[in-house]
Amino acid sequence: MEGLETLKQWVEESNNIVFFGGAGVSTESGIPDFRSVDGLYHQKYDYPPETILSHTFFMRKTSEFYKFYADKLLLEGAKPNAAHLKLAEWERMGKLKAVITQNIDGLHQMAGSKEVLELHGSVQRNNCMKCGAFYDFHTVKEKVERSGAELDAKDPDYMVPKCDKCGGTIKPDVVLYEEGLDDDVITKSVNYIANADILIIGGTSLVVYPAAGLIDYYRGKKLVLVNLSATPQDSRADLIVRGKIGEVFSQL
Ligand code: CNA
Repeated sequence: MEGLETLKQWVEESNNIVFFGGAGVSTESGIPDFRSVDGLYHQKYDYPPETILSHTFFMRKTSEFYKFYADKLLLEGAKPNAAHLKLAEWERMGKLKAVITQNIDGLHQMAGSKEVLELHGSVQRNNCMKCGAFYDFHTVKEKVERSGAELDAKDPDYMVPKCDKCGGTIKPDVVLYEEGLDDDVITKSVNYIANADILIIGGTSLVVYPAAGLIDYYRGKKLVLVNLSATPQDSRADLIVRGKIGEVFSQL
C-alpha cells in the first residue's frame, strides 16, 4: 500500500503524534458513517439526517428524533477495531498525546485511550433536561425500547426516554446541528494540534465545520491523511494513505 512504509517510519520516530478522526474510524466496527455509499445520507428517511440531528428537530419532534437515533446511533455491541486499539497502544507507549474525534460512539475509550477529546459529545452521557440527572447509555437504550414497546407510535412520547426523578425528557450529550462546541474541548484540541509533530487525520470527509477547521492549527510537516475517499484537504497533506483505516493501522 502506497505511503504505508513512510507512515510506519514516521510513527516509529515520533513521540508526539496527535490523531484527528471521524465516522470512518468506526465503520469497520459496524457503525455506518454519514457520507459513504452505505452511509446514513444514502438511506431513506422521512427527513434528511442533518435535519433530524438538529436542535430544533430534537425540541419539536423528540419522538421522531429518538426513532432515528435508536435505529442508527444507539448501537449496542460495537467493538473497537484495529485503529482504535493501535491508537490506545501508542498512547500507552508514550508516542501519542491525544485522540481528537468527531465520533460520539465511545469506542476510543473502550479501546483504552485516555486522552480523548470528543468534539461532538458522546452517546455514553445523557442528562435530564429539567433536573440534570445523569443517565448512561444502557439505561437510555432500555428506556427508549420500553417506551417504544409500551406506547402507541402516534404518542408524542413514543420512544422518548424520561427521567425517573422528575419525568423530564432525557437528552444525549451529543452536539446537534445548531449547537455550539465545548470551549474547553476546542482549546485543548487546538493546543495538541498546534504542538504536534505528526498529525494523522483518518476516516473523516473533513466537511463538517468548525471541527474540520481545527487542522489549520497544525504547523508541522507531517500531515497524514488515511481515508478511503478523497477529501477537500488532500492537497495540504504531506502523505496520503488510501485504504481502510483498520487495515492500515493493523500494519503499523
Ligand atoms: P463522514 O462525513 O460520514 O465521512 C466519513 C469519511 O470516512 C468518508 O470520507 C469515508 O470515505 C471515510 N471512511 C469510511 N470508512 C472508512 C474506513 N474504514 N477507513 C478509512 N476511511 C473511511 O463523517 P465525518 O466524521 O467526517 O463527519 C462528521 C460527523 C459524522 C460527525 O459529526 C460525527 O458525529 C458523525 N457520525 C459519527 C458516527 C460515530 O460516532 N461513529 C457515526 C456516523 C456519523
